[in-house]
Amino acid sequence: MNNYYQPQAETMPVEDIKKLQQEKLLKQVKYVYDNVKYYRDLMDKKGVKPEDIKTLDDISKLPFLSKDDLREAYPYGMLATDLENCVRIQSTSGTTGKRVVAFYTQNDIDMWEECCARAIVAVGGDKSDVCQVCYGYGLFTGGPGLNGGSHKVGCLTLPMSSGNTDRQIQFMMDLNATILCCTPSYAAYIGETLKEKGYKPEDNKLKAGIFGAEPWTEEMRRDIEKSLGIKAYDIYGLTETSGPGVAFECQEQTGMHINEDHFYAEIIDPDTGEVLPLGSKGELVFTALDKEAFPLIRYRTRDICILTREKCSCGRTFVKMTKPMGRSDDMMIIRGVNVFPSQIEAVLLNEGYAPNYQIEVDRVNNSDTLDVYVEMTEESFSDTVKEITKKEKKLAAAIKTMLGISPAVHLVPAKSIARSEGKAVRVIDKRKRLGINI
Ligand code: DLL
Repeated sequence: MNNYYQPQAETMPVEDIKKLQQEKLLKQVKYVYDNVKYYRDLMDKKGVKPEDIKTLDDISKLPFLSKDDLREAYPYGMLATDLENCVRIQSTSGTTGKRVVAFYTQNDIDMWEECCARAIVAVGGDKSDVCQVCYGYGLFTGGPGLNGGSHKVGCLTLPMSSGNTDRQIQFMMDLNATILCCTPSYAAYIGETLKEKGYKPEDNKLKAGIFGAEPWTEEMRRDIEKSLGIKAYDIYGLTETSGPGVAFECQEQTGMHINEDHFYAEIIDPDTGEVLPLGSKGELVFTALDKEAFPLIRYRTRDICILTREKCSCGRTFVKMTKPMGRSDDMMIIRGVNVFPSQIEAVLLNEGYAPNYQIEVDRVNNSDTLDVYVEMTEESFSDTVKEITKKEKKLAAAIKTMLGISPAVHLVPAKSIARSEGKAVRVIDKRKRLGINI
């Protein structure tokens, strides 16, 4: 199985990749400087001009971009082309107010979908396949990205979106789906449900799954492979860079090849910003080399991983990233949704509670749970159980509106949440016991 969607790019000698990246970088830096005031101001502040960037290594002279920058520039501040050249927006999950909104020209969409097509072909996909996409469709990039990639490959695409597991299973069995695209936790859940319904792994026609958008372990991979009777592959990406497909796994299943003809990857020390050599563990930073509408230069993903460039048996020459091993900020991914503790805190304050709370996240039967413990004020403590339950429901609804996922809210007596002398312990992520670092 040595199939490539774009063999010339995917197997290019490393020196040629570097040459191509350098050419593109020089052009892109000038393009962004000329068209994005927000980034031009950052460059001017750092005293660096496009002419100062002559080689790939010079990239370290350029300023970083962070999620905060993108939020500050919301909605149009990072746009590098006229709105009339844009054909789509997508947006990050789980944030209200100042979301990150990414714009795409048709060329940007084509590039993104080609990256997803590469991922599908790398797992053995071709036009004889039936590709069931059960990532969410809409503002989230998972559904649209894999859907577009599946079309490019020529698979029969089942645009299922997420949820309604009975219907997913019915279509999977009746229409003989061969490739499944969803989050790893949903894949595990589908596997369990199939078993409950009395199906054996060999009863379905699936051969491969493309799973990402959240961290998962090798153990989970083995479980999914066993329960669905497939090979399970990882896929990585983020809304800011385009969506899924920035990096994807090949048959070796030993990390994800980064589509280096479109994205230049660096690993930095998250504390100092210093660029680290290949093989070091640090924060992944991306520069998009081709994007027209929503360009990104030195975007700090906050994902911690390692890059390696060992020869791969699949023949691809693109550098590989390990699975993300954690984050350099406090973002959590709960049921595929990006959640910051500060969002929950904002809701509590808005609803008249003091910021004394603790968030507990766990994974039970392959599904993430979110419990929020909130201290009542002295006055509200004497309320009846019925009143407390009503308040818990109201708070849970407000948090759901903010995050898009439902928590279980528990109002607890005032001063019952342990106070800390240093940083307050806001989050207890019990998924760590499963080896999942989110
Ligand atoms: O999760 C895009 C995506 C959709 C990727 C479908 C793969 C499949 P965001 O919602 O912007 O985009 O979240 C991006 O999710 O910075 C990582 O922390 C995390 N993430 C994405 N893929 C993986 C993965 C989509 N394979 C954030 N393993 C990223 C671990 C992942 N974490």
